[in-house]
Amino acid sequence: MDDVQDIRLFIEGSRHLLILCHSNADPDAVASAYALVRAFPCVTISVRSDGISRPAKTMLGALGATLPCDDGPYDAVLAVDTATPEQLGACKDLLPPRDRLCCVDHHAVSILDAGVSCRRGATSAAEIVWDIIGRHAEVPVRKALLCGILSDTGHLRYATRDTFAVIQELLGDDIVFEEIYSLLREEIDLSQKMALFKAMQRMKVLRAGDFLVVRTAIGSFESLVARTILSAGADVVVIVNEKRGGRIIARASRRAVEKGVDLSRIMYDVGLEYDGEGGGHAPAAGAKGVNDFKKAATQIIDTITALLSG
Ligand SMILES: [Mn+2]
Repeated sequence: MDDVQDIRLFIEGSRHLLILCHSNADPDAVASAYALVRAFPCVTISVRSDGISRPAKTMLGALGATLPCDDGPYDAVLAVDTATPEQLGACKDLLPPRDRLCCVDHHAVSILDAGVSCRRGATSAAEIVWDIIGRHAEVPVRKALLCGILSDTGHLRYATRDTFAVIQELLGDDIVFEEIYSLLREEIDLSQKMALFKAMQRMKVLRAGDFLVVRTAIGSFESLVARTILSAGADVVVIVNEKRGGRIIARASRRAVEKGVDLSRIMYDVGLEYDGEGGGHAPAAGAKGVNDFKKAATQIIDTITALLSG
């Protein structure tokens, strides 16, 4: 337990502590930061990350929780749920020399060079933070940590006996476990549902070898539509937004990317060819400002089906 005591002393000894979460911070990172903020009310703490994930935002909203973030200077930095400097994204520049850096992490390979650290092979950072804050906290903090555990264990699929022991402590006698799932679930409103079903009615499903490629069109909520169609089993989905100046987005499954589909490349080429611009990442990319979005979308589909049929 000595490492836990070291972390506490490090936090209490700082005047303005900056907690850094990895980029696109997930519920585990955000819950860990939130719990630390609440557990040390006498220390001025700010929390930063290069973006925050959708489930983490949903969780904070459902808990009515906010994370404090004031400008520096910070005299100490605590990195949580972060294994390498690269995982901090743009916040990498905020890393101090090792004597002013402290690290709380649960990843198997964790190489941040910190003067003080607490690294264990737990299933989530939240479980380590629970130790650091003395295994005692108000209901919203315990709910957040439970969200962190759910999120990092694939909704308990990868939970171990140790995970369940911590869950039992976190629940206490005042939290209903089922409620934790609802904190991570995004509510879909009526207009989103309408967009979803409209897009589904317009779907064209193409088979390319063992893969399914779906093309559809919708005026809003493209990413919700894309996620839903992928989770229904499509390997690639291409969505045309005819309203917004010919915007086209596409998403691909891991299987399709492994087969050679690089949507960022495809969108870049199409953007260039049709006087617009395109790019993104291999599994998620888009193009906008193209002069003939119908032709451009057809070309995108043709390129993808050719790659998947090969
Ligand atoms: Mn984690």
